[in-house]
Amino acid sequence: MGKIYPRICAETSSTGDGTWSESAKNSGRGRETLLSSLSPVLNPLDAICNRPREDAVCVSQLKNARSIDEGLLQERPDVKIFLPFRFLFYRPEEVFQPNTYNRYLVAPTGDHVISLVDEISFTFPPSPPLSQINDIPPEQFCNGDNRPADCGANCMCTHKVDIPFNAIVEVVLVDEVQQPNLSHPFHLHGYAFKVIGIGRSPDKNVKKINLKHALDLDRRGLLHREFNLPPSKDTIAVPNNGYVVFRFRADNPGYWLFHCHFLFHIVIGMNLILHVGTHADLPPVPPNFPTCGDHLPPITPPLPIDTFH
Ligand SMILES: [Cu+2]
Repeated sequence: MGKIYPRICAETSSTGDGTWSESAKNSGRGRETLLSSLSPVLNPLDAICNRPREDAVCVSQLKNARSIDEGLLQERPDVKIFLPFRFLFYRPEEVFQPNTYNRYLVAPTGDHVISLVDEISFTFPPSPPLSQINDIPPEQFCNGDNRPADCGANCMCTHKVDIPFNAIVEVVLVDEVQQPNLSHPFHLHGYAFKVIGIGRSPDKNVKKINLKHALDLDRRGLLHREFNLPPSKDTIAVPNNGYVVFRFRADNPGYWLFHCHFLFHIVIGMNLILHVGTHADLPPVPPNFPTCGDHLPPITPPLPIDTFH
């Protein structure tokens, strides 16, 4: 691998503040010459990752220094999980509905926003599932295939996807947020996954990628995948209006949080749990292991006003 100096923003190096375009003008050298003399950018914002290029390297184009579990390179993984993610904007009257206490982020634009992954906004369970699964009502959990009845547009639950132990898993993240130059950095606990593909729709007529279109691209073999020594990562930036494909062998049992690493996106639900294996695959909970749970004090009606006199 040659030298790579990551830069935050590819556009900065090409449009810049005038520093080197001025020098290009003065030196009489072409812009291309200067571009090629610069070190390549890692993670280009244009997400053109399906061909080698001189000016940039995508994470999916890096080569793993270690050998790869051959099972990860089979054409069809055992489990394929498509995870579109987006924002949901509340209307003011929805925020202040009686008998609701919705949490949301107030964006700099003034929007009141939550996040959905596969149309579900994650809420944390009342107790840790690893050590107190029996203290959590089963209906607390849900996923895209098992949504709670009457779950509205702001569907909230502990989003959990069950994965058989030792399965080859492929995850396809699809950015439906589509905020220019914002790449959501998704992080998986418990694993180093292999980055197989990064890109945008090759269909120039499609202005905005979504789950339906990503599924269609996948059916037509148009989600770009690289199987030559894919690199190991535990966090990957999903290009806006694009997708990421990664794989791992589910050989580490447990409840693993998978989430966008922007802290303010974690608190508005841009998370889910990948539940690998069963409790039979886990060591027993130690005796007298501390427990915890929600504190739910009794709710009493307001006292009559003359109580305070
Ligand atoms: Cu995010």
